[in-house]
Amino acid sequence: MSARFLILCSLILTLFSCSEPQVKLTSPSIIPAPQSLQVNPGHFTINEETTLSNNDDFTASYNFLLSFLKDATDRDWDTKYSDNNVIILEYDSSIISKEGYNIISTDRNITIKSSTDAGAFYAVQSLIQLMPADIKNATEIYIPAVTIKDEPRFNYRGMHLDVSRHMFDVDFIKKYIDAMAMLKMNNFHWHLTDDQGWRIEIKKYPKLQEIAAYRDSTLLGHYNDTPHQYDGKRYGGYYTQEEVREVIAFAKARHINVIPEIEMPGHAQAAIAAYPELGCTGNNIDVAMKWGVFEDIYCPNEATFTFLENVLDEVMELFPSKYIHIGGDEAPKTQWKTSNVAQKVIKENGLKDEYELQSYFIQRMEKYINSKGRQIIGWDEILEGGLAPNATVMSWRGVEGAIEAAKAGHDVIMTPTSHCYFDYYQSENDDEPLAIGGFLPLEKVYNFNPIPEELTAEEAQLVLGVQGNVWTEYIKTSEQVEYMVFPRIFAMSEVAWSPSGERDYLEFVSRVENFNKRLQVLNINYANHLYELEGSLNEDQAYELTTMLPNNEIRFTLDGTLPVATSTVYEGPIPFKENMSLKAAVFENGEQLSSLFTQEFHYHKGVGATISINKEPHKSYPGSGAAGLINGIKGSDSRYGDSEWLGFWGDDIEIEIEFEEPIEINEIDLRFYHAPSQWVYAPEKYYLHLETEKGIISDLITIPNQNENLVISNYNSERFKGYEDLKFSKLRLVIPNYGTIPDGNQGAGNKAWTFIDEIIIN
Ligand code: TNX
Repeated sequence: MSARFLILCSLILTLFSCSEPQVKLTSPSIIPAPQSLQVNPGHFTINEETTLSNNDDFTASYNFLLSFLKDATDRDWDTKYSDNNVIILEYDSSIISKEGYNIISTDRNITIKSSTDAGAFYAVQSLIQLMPADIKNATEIYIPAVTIKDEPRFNYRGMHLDVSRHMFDVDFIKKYIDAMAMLKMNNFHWHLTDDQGWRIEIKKYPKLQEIAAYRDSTLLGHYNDTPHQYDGKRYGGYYTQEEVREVIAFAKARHINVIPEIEMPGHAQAAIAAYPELGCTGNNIDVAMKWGVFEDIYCPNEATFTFLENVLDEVMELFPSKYIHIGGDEAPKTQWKTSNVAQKVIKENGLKDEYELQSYFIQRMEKYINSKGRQIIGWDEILEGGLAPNATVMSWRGVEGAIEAAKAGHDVIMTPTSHCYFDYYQSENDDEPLAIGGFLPLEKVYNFNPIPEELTAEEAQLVLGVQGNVWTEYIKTSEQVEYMVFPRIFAMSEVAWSPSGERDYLEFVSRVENFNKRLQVLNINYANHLYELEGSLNEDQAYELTTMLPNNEIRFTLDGTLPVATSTVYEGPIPFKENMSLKAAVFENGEQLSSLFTQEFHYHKGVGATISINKEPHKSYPGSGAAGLINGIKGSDSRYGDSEWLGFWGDDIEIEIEFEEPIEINEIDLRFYHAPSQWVYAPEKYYLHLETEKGIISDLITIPNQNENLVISNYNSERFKGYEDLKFSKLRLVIPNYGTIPDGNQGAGNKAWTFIDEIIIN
């Protein structure tokens, strides 16, 4: 046996055994998971002779697969018909779903069946995922023998991208669309206009290109860091109509519809900077240089309506989309309240207030858009003051907007911040790139249930689907867009496409891990937090550590030192009976595989007491329930939304803590999250009632206004001076919600959120 043969043998050992050639196939790992997939014995091999046959007119799918194969195999593909060693695209009228398909792969052929080009296209995407990730460098291309029957759960499967706050070049937009297509998503929501920049060329209004497309400077750091500082650099650009056409054609070839968003009446500062007559004040203003909500909104005068109609004419000429997104969110009414023009429109049209004026504005634009045969989508604020008759509502402030709209017979798209905002943090690690805030880990996206319980089966039919949103205030580069999107888009694609019902997160994670190889080949940047350690307190007051890493060996310390390969091996829940500083990591053969996990435990007098709250936390932010408020574990200082922070939207809350036996108290420390840019406000005051043997002591406590601190700790040691001899059996906290968010702030006019975490009793 020659040396060369031996080397070859060992090289291909992973695929064959030299004596007995046998293919080792990895099990199919498709994202989003198909409706049904059956693995059969055998495999198909793509070799030099394999042909591709488009038996029917599945042009887009055929062309897509042809160019993929040509590129992957570096050869021309013969398209003549043969009935062996062929990949066939075939019409099948029995497949009723407009986007459904079947794949049958055997030793002889691969047959794709569908009744539409879209279905065939999704089959092609699944087929590609059955091929080796690094297909260009693969020695042989095997495809396991399978039978797949598949169709989507929802018709609308969207991804959004904000190009106003930061802009990304056409090549990246195409890469984004390609990635969407790979995951069978079919609507690209292109957020083209906002306060910080107008990004679409409108020929009739050249100042949109000259002025509205550029800002003079950009906020540095986070909005919550005060005083605000700026980079002093001009920033901007726009997509020419030619580029827009190119993007739309690129998307169309991938069965993706592009929905343009032209914001109105709010988020319009860039346009007003270019054409001050569109605003109510007539003042010269700048394109916005920081984030947030701005009071300069379109004035409801005829000049504005003409402008918007002309803009939309050009937009509708470019975009074939049935839907045109008109924004409608976050439009402060401050200027309308004092504007003669706005007040005149209110009077002349018999409107009640500025909210009805917003509704009048949207309905008027809807009529125009409907007259051109198109339909509007708006953010859920378009419900306020009366919903435009044919509008589809994009529910973002929660699912409440969706419920209201569906009950009124409107179509809805689910995109609540709690589960769909990919601009939120995805890990609790301190070294994450700066993000707007919040906390939306992969698992939370994966477990998103887009059908609110409040809907009847009939109303649920109006839920068209789901969408992941990518707002780019803090996302400056395309690499960072990818980092924020991957892997959460996998979870979203699965919510959108795969059947509802029992989900197996661990199984999903194994497919995500598998996909990472594909992402590397595609040069897509992704976050990888799959194997981070997680911890939770169990009912016996012991702390349980878990990881999805197979063959894991967790090692930990409790004294604050870093765990090393020789630290204590975790063998079961760690009892929590005193202060501890836990640090843990997963090790393998002396090497640390996971990132470092840390958790501080504060054993205080409240731990183990009985607690109740008069309100359930909001479904999207349940933390670990009431018990989590006295479990000795503080939530994150930089991300609300983890398992410790409980969120309440607009509710006043009452918390009661009862001790097993009366205890002495010297201090109570309440922790509230305070992030006004995300509508989260610490209360201004709360009441503390303490039950003693001698009666109830009540106190009103005010929290000094601490503008931008994220976590407000409110210590109360002073309150207990003079009570040294007393014992307390019960404690009641009455915490009123902050109320309506005041004008000039992000979310003005909405109810504020209260986020509360550990109540530390010493
Ligand atoms: C709210 S979602 C906004 C955007 C921000 C985003 C940041 C929506 C309709 N409006 O203007 O970029 O929050 O998460």
